[in-house]
Amino acid sequence: MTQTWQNSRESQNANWFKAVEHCHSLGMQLVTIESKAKNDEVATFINTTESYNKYNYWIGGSDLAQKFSFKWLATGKPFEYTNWSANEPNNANNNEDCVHIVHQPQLRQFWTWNDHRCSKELDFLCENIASPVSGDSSEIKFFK
Ligand SMILES: [Ca+2]
Ligand SMILES: [Ca+2]
Repeated sequence: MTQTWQNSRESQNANWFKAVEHCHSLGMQLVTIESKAKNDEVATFINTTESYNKYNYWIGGSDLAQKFSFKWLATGKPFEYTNWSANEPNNANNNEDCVHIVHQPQLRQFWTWNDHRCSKELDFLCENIASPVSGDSSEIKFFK
């Protein structure tokens, strides 16, 4: 499997919708994580290209369409593999529908997932549109 990772740094904190739009504007999409291998891949990518410890990235899943039915935007498929943080998703304040990946060792969260307010401005991860389907190559850009 050939992988071409790309680290493109731009000043781009964004809410989940803006992140979706920005990825699309590049011909890309918010990253889809359908396996532990992919989750590990994303973690490794961020670990090896980042030098600070603020790790909260929007990924391409939500339960916007149906509460507690999380699906991947890229494929329309429900989550099968999941890597939720403890006690997540909790839909806090009945207002958390968008998923991000978290690395906060001090809170014992190691590349796990949380549902968050979609309007929250976070970093995000885009990947090639072909990646989740073909599995042949991955190109990820991340924005903060
Ligand atoms: Ca929700
Ligand atoms: Ca939550």
